Amino acid sequence: MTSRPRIFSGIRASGDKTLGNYSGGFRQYVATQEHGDAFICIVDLHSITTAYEPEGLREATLSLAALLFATGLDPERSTVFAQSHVAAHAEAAWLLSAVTSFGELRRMTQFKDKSEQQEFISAGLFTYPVLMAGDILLYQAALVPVGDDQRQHIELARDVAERFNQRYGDTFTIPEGVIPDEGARIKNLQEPERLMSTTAGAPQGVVRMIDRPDVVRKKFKTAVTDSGSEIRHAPEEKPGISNLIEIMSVATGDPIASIESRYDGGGYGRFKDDVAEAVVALLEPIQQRYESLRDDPGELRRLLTVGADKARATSEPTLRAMYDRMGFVTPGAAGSA
Ligand code: ATP
Ligand code: LTN
Repeated sequence: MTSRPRIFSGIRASGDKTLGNYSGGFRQYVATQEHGDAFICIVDLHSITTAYEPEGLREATLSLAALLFATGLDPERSTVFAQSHVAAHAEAAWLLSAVTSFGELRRMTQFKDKSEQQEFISAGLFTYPVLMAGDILLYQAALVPVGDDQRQHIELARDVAERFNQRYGDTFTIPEGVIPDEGARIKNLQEPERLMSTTAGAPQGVVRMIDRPDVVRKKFKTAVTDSGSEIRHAPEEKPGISNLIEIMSVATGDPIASIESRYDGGGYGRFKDDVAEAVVALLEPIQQRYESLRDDPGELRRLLTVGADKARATSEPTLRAMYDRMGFVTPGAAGSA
């Protein structure tokens, strides 16, 4: 029997999730459970690194759990849990901060971008990638499905793992990012030079996974297109249309080339309407499942508790090995030698 690879990914419990998150995140998480053991972590400890409301965080955590199950994560096969339920994550971050340099963290572009949007720049926003490295390394994950914006953070996690292994002895699997060929950088429909995100950019260009069909249709109708009328995937030259083609590909599973040839000479108007319908068809069943799951917070808490128990048992041996190799005294029972 071939062994199944260990897979880990994290997703922030903040704001509403977008079509970009679906494409780089949710879609990949579900696909990976076919060939590996997936640990999908709602990274609530990461959520407190930028301004937030405590009640909003509680709400966002449960809503995100509902959305993860609604997109097809199966609690029998995948481990879905909240980061704060497994103390090893906070501990690993502190230990790994000894093998991460200030200079490495200062180069992180997400820190540069996000700190510009904050009035109060928390120390946690700066050390965020260390917590993320710990998330991955604690599970000895081989594969980490993410969108393109996380490339630099994955690279850092690999560097930290290698440094730890060299300094303290072989402890961690070196993880690899899994970034889809298409749909790893979904752009804002109004500003196709900018990533689709709820934290920056024109809200009219951000399609949320829980947007109603009429809202989705309106956002696509007003999407910015490029000069000319050709439906061709050329991100540099035609960023607006290329983005819509990628969204169509993500929503239907059709390859880009077949979308191009199907709409050859068809004009922008009809294409935009068809992309909107494909996205509505993708989201509608997810939204139905989401609503029924969200109506039962007790069940969501139960599922997260089961996930946390499994995550705790899986990460514990690696955390113990980290303490031990770094030279900490192992606590023993009182009275033992
Ligand atoms: P925020 O917008 O709240 O700062 P985020 O959306 O980048 O955060 P997450 O919700 O944790 O953060 O992201 C979940 C996954 O979605 C990550 O793997 C991330 O790389 C991916 N992702 C985020 N935006 C996009 C996008 N526009 N296109 C493709 N993938 C994306
Ligand atoms: N940093 C990621 C979220 C994240 C993550 C992780 C992703 C936290 N820990 C571990 C993959 C693996 C983000 O900002 N989207």
